[in-house]
Amino acid sequence: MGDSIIKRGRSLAHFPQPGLSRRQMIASGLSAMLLAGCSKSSGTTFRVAEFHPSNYPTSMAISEMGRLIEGYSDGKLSMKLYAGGQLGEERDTLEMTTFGGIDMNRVSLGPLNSIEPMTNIPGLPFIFKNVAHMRDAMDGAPGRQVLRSLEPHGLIGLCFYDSGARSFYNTKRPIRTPEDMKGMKLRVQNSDLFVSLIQELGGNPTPMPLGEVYQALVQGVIDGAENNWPSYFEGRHFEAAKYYSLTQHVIAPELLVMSRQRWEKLSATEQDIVQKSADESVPYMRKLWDIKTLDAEKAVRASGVEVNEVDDQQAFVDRVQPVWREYIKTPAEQKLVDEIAEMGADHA
Ligand code: GTR
Repeated sequence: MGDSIIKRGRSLAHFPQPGLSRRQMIASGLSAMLLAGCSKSSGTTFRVAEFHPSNYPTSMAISEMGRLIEGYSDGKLSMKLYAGGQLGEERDTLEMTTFGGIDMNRVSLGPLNSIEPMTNIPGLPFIFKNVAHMRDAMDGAPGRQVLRSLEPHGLIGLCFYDSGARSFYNTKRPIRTPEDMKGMKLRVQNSDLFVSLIQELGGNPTPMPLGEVYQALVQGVIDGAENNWPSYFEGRHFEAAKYYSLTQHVIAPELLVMSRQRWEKLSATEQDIVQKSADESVPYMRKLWDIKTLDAEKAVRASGVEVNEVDDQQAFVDRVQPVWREYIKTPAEQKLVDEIAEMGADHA
C-alpha cells in the first residue's frame, strides 16, 4: 500500500514490512473514510490521527489547537483527536490523509521521506547542533520550505512539533563507538534515509511500525531501535532494551499535516483560523515536550537502564557522511542544508 507512494531512493520492498495486515489496513482506512467529512450539525469537525496516547505532548497540543479553533471560529470549526493509533500506523494514516480519507495527521518526518525528498534534509544525521538549532531552523525559512514542499503531494504542512534527539537503545551492550553496532538488528521507521543511516553505522536495519517494536524486542526479533526519551519510555521499550546510548544522531521534528483536499474546501478565513491555531499550539507543545523529556529520562534512569555517553561523537558523524552524499542531490537540497548550517552558527 505505502510502497505506491515511494518516489525516490532504494525501495523498502525487500525489507520485511510487518505493519498492519491488509485487512486491518482496509478496515482502518474504511472507518477513517466514513468518519471524514462528517460534521456536527452546527459546523465542521476535522478528524485528526495521532499514534501517541492522548496525554502525549503532540496529542495535547492537538487538543489545544482544537480549543483555539473552536474559539476563533465561534464553534463553527472543531477537531476530533483519534489518539493512540486508533486509525492505524503513521505510514497508513498519512496515505489516507493524502487522498482526503483523514483530515489531519501528526507524523514524524520519517514516513514523509518516501513522499517528498526535501523532508530528508532535517532528518539528516547530526544536521542540527541541538534542539534549539532545530527550533530556529524550523521556525524560519528552512521550515517554511519543507512545509511547502508537501503541497504537490496532497498535504498542507501546518506546523512542526518537537521530537527531541533520537539515540540508540538495545538489548545487548552499550554503544560507545560505531563498532559496537556491528551486525546489530535495529528497528527503523519506514524511511530509506534511516535504512542508510544504520547501514553506514554497521548495523542491520529493520523497518517496522512503532507499535510492533516492544514485542520484537522481547521476542529477540530485533536487538534494538532508536528514539527519543519520551518514545523509549512511553512504548515501554526501556523494559526490554536496557542499554540507552546517547548518540543523539537525529533531531528531526514532527509535523502536523492536513489533507490538501480538505484545506481547499475551506474559506480563506477558515484557512487563516486553522493556520493561526496550529501556529499557536507550537509553543504550548514545546513546553510540554521539555517537561515530558525530563520526566521520561528520570523514570527510565530510575528503572535501572544503563545510560551511556558515546566516546567520540565525531566517529559517528564521520561514518554517516555517505548518507549526506546520498540525500543531498539537487541545488535546492544543498541550499536548504547550507541555510540550516548557517543558522547553527548561533548555537554552540
Ligand atoms: C517517535 C515519533 C513517532 C514515530 C516514532 C517512530 O519519536 O513521535 O511519530 O514516528 O518516533 O520511531 O516510529
